[in-house]
Amino acid sequence: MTAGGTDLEALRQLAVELATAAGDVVAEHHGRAAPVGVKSSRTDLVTAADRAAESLIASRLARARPHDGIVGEEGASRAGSTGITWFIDPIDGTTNFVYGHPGYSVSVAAAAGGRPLAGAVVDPLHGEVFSAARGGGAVCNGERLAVSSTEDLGSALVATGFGYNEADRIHQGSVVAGLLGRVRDIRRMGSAALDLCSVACGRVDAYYEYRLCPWDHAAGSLIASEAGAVTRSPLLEPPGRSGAGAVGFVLAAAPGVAPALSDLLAELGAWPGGAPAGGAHDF
Ligand code: LIP
Repeated sequence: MTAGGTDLEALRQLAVELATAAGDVVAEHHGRAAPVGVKSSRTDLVTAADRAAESLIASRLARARPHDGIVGEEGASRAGSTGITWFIDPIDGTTNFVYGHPGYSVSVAAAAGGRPLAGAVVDPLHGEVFSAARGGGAVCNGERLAVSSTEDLGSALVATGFGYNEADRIHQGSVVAGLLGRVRDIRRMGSAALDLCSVACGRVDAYYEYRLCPWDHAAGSLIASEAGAVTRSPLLEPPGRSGAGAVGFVLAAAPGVAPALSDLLAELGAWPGGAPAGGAHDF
């Protein structure tokens, strides 16, 4: 598969290599990861492992693809000239990581024109390597992935997450309260990247979250889409740039429940300001 002359399979393999190497670094810190700072709020933590993992990925990218752009959660940033930008979340699920709780991952994706081309999500604790290239399907440890066949929203297991801002959390709590009686159950696992991979392999039937950053969902949204999910996500842009693309609403769902869930979330006001432009789409 190619896009604009770029070998997407080569990008997928590089994403797997980078995320796996960073996952090895993160795993060394499991159970002894004291926060070294906070970011958007007092509960938005960062550890030395976050920074070490991002530094490793950025330095290897500089050697492998020196003219691509980089956007990293912990500050890695480089303008590129190829039209390809890498979105890096060195530890997605940092709170779980700090508490020694399972449910954290390394997420690495290559994107162009605001849409992912290839990506990998590694769960170092469980030894799971999820990856996809656009048009090439999604795999976990080499096994092809497919979303669930659920067609009844009332039987759907739905994952979600909550932001670090108090006002957001209060609103997000009201939305999930409205959902609870209308679905099988809710799962809040703490890593958007793993939630999206859980949709891809049918461990949950759907996932939604509002106010994610691009590095949270860049790889996982593609993996879910390539596994057959209906997906909706904002354009991948560095936060802080004008426009709605930087931070927004993400949904990935089995086709049998996507329309009903999307309508119910709209009814519950899940995304203030209305549904993201473009509606449900694949990449
Ligand atoms: C996390 C997301 C998760 C969200 C958390 C947090 P981080 O990313 O993956 O879905 O609910 O609030 O944003 O901060 O661990 O990289």
